[in-house]
This record gives sequence, structure tokens and C-alpha cells, in this order.
Amino acid sequence: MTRYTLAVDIGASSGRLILGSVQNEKLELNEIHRFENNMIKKGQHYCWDMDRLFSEVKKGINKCNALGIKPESIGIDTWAVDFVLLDENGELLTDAIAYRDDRTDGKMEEVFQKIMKERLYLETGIQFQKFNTIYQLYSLKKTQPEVLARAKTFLMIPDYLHYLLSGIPANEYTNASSTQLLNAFTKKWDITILDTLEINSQMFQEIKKPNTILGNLKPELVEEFGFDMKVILPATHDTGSAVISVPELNDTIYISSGTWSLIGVENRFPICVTKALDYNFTNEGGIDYRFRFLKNIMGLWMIQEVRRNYNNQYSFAEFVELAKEAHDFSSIVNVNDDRFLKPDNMVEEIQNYCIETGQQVPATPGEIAKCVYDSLVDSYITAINEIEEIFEKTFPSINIIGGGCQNEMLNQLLAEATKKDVYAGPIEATAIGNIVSQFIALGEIDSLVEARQMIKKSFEIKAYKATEDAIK
Ligand code: LFR
Repeated sequence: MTRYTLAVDIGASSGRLILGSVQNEKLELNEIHRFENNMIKKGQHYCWDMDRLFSEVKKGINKCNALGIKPESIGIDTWAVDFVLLDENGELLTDAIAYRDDRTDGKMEEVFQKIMKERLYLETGIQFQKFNTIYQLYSLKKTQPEVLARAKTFLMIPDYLHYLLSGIPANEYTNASSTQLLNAFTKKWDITILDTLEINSQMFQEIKKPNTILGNLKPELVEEFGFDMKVILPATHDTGSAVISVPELNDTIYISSGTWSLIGVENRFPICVTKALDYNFTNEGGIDYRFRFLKNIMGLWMIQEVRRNYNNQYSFAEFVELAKEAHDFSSIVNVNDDRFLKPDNMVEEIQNYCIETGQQVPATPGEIAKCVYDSLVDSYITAINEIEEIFEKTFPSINIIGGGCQNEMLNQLLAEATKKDVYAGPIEATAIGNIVSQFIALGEIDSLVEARQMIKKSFEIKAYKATEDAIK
């Protein structure tokens, strides 16, 4: 009998429930439900709408039921760093404030007054992003110390959704590592850092590794759905699940391309050398205690926001066509400038950057899109050069995974610019990683190595090479 697992993969702009099964030693995917995700303004802060997200998860489960499929298990991954706090009754004490909210402005520098930046890096291995959980908690400590003091349970977004499903509070390792509060070497909460910042360390839960069976659905949910499922922890940090799906990691730099572009390599240990700190590379915890040495690049968020600014009148495919028509336009912005994290208007922010740097100002949607794509490629190249400098070697290929790998123009531009072989796929890398973790926990797949071989056989990977008549 076919065994099914259900992956819930929620990103900053959309979520999906995908059923996975193994058929003839290949993985099969079946998308059951897809929905939009957005930040909403609650009072002063941008937040995630957790009630709606959980109701979308339930909708997807009910759709499985309507298809007559009862998955054996469910596992959830989302973006990283964000969290909620629960009180003594297991009820929400805080909203799920989104990482793009400005509550952490200036907090990183305040934390450095208490803990040396270098020490924080050496202990956690995590890159400095103003939205890391450590700075979010520090901000809460400053503005609402009483809330932090009352908190009994700290749960990250997927932890909270797993808790709503199973009633069991736990902190999953890969996502916990993104907080900059986890010791990269002991893989435990770093109590010294927490104590130095006077953050209540009691609220942190036991760290559980991915591929762990957390429990079963709560009885009331079993009744509601008409069937039970195991709740299994995948790599709950979406990037952790995505990188499982890179089939060949030797000599390959991956780019997990979605709202963010995460560019890096997989390692067996964290690399905290001075250059890695200077270039702001991270060492995020992965499945089997592998580390993702990578850098965040602003990614398709730039074009998602541009699209919103043009009132969604162009599709992403149309932006690519418009950009091709604007082939002579060549201004470039530094996509990693914090000004692009949540500007009031992305188009104006890009235009202002060009004015301030004395470059030609993009005026048409095509010029704006060309500027975004060229700027992304430009920052990919910088990151690749930094990786090659740190590793003292040349990587011959790049594997782009995730929804963004469908942007053929970007793939080709990268091949032309780097003269490396560029591979694109799998598209649903994150959901695939989530599914294989559940199958490993259920004993259907033996290991990460076997999973990667299976993924390679199961999904189309497109190749791009530099051509003589490069796209300009
Ligand atoms: C990608 C991602 C990145 C993380 C960013 C914020 O979706 O998870 O890995 O740095 O979102 O959480």
C-alpha cells in the first residue's frame, strides 16, 4: 500500500500542502492546497496571521480527506527567526511579530555593548541580521519586560503550528539555530548568552532533531478530521529542508531561491574564521548536523514588492519579458542594503538609490525589473567570490533550487556572468526536503544519502551554460 506523508511548507509570500509518496523508488508529489501569505499590521507591528495560517493547514488536511487519502504523518516548515511566547496556560502571550518589522532597529548594536560581536559569532556561528531572534527578544525585553518575564514557553513559528496540531511544545534544532542563541558546537541553548542579556532561559524547550516523531494529533483534531496522523519534525527551517534537495553537493554552490536567495555550501562543521565573520556568512544547523555555510541575499522579495507597487498588473513572467526589452539598462543597486528590507515603496527606493549613486534612474517597469535581476546576479557573484576565497578553491557549478529557479533569465544571466554550469531544480525543494525527513523518520527511506539519490532520480534538473552571444 502506498504510504503518504504531508508536507506543509509556508513561506513569507505563500504556503502549500504537498502530499509525498514513494512509487517505484521515486518520489511523487501531489499539491493539495496553496494559499497566499502576507504580513498584517496589528497595532504598531507587522505580524503573521497565525489563526489564518493554521486554518489553511486544516483546510489542506480536509482536502486530503476529500480525496480519500489519509497521510501517515504531517510536518511543517516555515521561514526562520520568528516566534511566539505562551503563558502558564499554554495560551498566546504575544503576536507573531514578523522579522521585517522595525522593532529591532538599532538593537544589534545595543546587544554588542553587552556581548562582543566576535564572541557571539564564535559561539553561535550565525550571521548578523538585525531581525535575528536574539535582537527581537532583546527588543521585547526593553519594551515589555513583564511579558518576557511571564512567558513559560518559547516556540518558533513551525514549533507553534506543531504544538497546535499535537499539543506538545518543543524547539526543533534547525530553526533554533537561526535564533543566534544556540551554541553551534554543543547544539544546545547558549545559557551564558541568554543570562548576559537577562532573557528568561526557562521558557526555552528541549531541542529536538529533525526526523523526530513528535507525537500524534490532538484528540479533538482526530475527531475533526476523522483520522489520526503522526506529527513529525522535518528540518522546520525552510532553508534547511530546501538544501536537503540539492542532489550533488560536491563542488556545487547552491542558491535556494525564493523570497530570499540563500547562497552557500554544505559543511560538516561550522566555519567561524575571521573572513566568514567579515563577509557575514552564517553556519545554520541542518539535518544530520550538517551546516549550511551561506549568506542571505535579498532575493525575489525585491521583485515581489515591485510587482505590488505596480498594483499586481504584471506577472513575474511579464517582468522577465519587460526586462529583456530593457537590455541596454545597466544600473545596479546593493540588494543587501537594509533599506530594501521593508521600504514603503520598493520602486522609489530603487530609483532613489540610483539617484544617490549617480547612476541612470530606472523609469519603466522593464528597467526596474532589469535593475533588480542584474543587481541580484551582481550580489550572487560577490558571494561566490567570497566563498571561493574562504574555501581556497573554485566551484565549477551552481545549483539553484526553489520557486525562483523557474526564472530562466536569471539562470542564464548567472551562467554567463560566472561561466559556471548552472543547474535549476527541483522547484519544490523545500517540500521535498520536508517529505523525505518524514519518510526517514517512518523508516521508508534509510538515510539522507539515499534520499538525495532518490531526489536526483525523481525530479527534472535543467542545465544552463554560458553562450558566445550572451544575454546582455
Ligand atoms: C527563507 C528564510 C531564510 C531566513 C529568512 C528569515 O525563507 O527562512 O533562511 O534567513 O527566511 O527567516
